[in-house]
Amino acid sequence: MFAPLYSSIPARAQASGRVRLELHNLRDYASPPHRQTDDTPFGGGPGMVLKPEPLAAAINAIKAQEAGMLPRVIYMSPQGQPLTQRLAEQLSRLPRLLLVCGHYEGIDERIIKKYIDMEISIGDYVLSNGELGAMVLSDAVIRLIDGVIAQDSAAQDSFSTGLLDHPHYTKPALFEGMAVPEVLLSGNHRRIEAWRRQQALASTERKRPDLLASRSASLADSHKEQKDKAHDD
Ligand code: 4G3
Repeated sequence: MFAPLYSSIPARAQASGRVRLELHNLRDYASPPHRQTDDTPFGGGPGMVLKPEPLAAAINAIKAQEAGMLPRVIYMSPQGQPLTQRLAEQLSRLPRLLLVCGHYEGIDERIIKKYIDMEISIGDYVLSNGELGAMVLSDAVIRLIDGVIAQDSAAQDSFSTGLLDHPHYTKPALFEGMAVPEVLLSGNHRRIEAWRRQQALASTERKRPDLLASRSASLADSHKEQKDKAHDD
């Protein structure tokens, strides 16, 4: 199920030794002979709830694996704090994370109370399990860990800049009648940078005006920036 974390950038991060990923199966921490990990909810209602004893046993055992380095224990849930690039950056600076994944209707509330440091949501929708959320969080965090990708690459990501990305083009220069914008062929790096920034601002204003509002910038800024640059030239 966790295949995405064993390919591409996360795979290289692990091969380089900058990241170590471990998967733990809750059933391994449940008591024989039944090794039951879930049960029906007190008070009735649909679905199943993950039982507290196997979760506590798993969290305690995994915590104890690394002496003197307690992990930040994170529960993936729709009730959590929204995952943002800023939160991913903060988590990427922590030495150790333990991601807890719920199934069905979630986990026993007493585990959240005693064992969970923070609850994180990857968005306002419900998934069949927390593993998908854990993979999304892991990927977002791993690529921000020092040395995993080129520093300038991470810094220019959408959201790190507070803006959406600018358009990208590659060869051929003419594709199905559509030309690459002339400025990108000009070799003038100052003009290219100004164009990309203006495109990023215009795209953000059109597609995600909420990002600009929280950033207190606007398309007017880009026009001003363009004029300032022209004036400098
Ligand atoms: C807890 C996380 C976990 C309660 C998990 C369902 C969506 C997210 C689960 C619950 C999840 C999210 C498992 N679905 N938005 N499913 O981050 O009702």
